[in-house]
Amino acid sequence: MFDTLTDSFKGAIDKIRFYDDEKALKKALAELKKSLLKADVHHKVVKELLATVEKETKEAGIGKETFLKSLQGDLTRILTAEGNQGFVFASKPPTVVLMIGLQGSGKTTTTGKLAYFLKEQKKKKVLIAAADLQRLAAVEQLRQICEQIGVTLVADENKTPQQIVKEALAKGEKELYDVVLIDTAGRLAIDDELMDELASIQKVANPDELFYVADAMTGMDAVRTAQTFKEKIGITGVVLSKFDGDSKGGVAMGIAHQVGVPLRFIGAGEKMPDLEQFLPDRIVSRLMGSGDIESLAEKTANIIDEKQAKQLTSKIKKGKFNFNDFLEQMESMKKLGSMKSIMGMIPGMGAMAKQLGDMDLENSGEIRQIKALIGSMTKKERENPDLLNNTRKRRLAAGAGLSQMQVNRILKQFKNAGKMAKQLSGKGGMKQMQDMMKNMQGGGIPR
Ligand SMILES: Nc1nc2c(ncn2[C@@H]2O[C@H](COP(=O)(O)OP(=O)(O)O)[C@@H](O)[C@H]2O)c(=O)[nH]1
Ligand SMILES: [Mg+2]
Repeated sequence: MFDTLTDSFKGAIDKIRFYDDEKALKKALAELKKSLLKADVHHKVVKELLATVEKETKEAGIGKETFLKSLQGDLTRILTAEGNQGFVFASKPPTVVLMIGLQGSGKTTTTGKLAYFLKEQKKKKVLIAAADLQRLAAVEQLRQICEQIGVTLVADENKTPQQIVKEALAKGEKELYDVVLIDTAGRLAIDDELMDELASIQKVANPDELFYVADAMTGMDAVRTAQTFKEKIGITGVVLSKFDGDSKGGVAMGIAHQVGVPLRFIGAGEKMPDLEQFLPDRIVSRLMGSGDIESLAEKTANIIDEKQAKQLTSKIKKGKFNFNDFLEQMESMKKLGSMKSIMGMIPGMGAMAKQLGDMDLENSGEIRQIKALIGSMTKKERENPDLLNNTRKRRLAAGAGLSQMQVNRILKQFKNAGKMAKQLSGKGGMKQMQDMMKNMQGGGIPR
């Protein structure tokens, strides 16, 4: 997610080699400056960050450790703004969230993603209100999203947004929903009409949170419009959408500091699982190349059934990982979101994530091919991959409508999946992986 920035931090960190070497510090700072600016981090933010790091490192005695420690602290400070972090539930449910922003910024998609996150990861009961009644298509879009993620929608094209909000709140309270998300209409640009409508909805909704959804691809405009919404309506959080289209990532670095409101979530893809909490200390650890094991563990824990995982582990250890397991694994992977975002959380895997690109686990032709291939297998073949000799492979290729080459490629993938699974399934599973990662980091960040 922050590939470019992570790379440049590594570059700068490597420049510091000797203790008490002012020249090395200057070089590292210059390197950092260059790359932060290249990543589109606002120049004021860069200047402030570097000045503090320089001062603190000198005071503590120049060295790699002191430099890293200072950089880590200051990055965390810059990424943090006063207010809630992640998703915070109101003391009295339902927690009401008003989603606002310009047209096309990603409000409706983000509303769906947030509902999915709350439902799947936090196990909450979520209600969505369609308060964007500007266009009929908007309600239909939300309807499709809600159907896909299995979340209830309050919508009625013949009512006003205010009426819908009132209805949703009453339903939320009566039927004991944990969260009510309200999707609103946007405009192409900020105008009085939009602000008046939002103010009037806000009055009716009396929300716990106002999330401003900003399009990361608009760069500094995202910061400026967020500032305006903060002044005119008051916002409690920013969500950056379309982060996958902004490879530089600098906006995310500066926005909390510049707007004075915490960045709460980042959307990086069009699919429902493509939303991540923005928790400053975790992000910093990822930026400094130590990955974000906590987020990864959280994400996987809720999706992979523990009992199932244990059974699988024992199978893998006995070398009995078969095609049925492979299919099952792929199904759970689908729920995790894009490969890229998962890989980015694993220390040292950032670079590999880039090469992998965005494997579309849901719709890719590749998944269809794999399924077709496994579908053509006999029960015995599925359970025992070793049976697949050349004659059988030819039969499968014909049956699945694939070429020999495609079949061989898929079988190789299957083998690799088995190998990787074996590595990850040693004693203690996740714990061992975490330890392994820690060792891989080498040196690491002083804590
Ligand atoms: N690539 C990508 N596209 C996104 C993301 N979020 C939203 N979109 C797309 O942006 C377009 C506008 O989104 P929508 O939610 O309808 O915006 P709204 O007008 O603010 O409600 C849609 O085509 C979405 O699929 C994201 O994180 N990544
Ligand atoms: Mg919309």
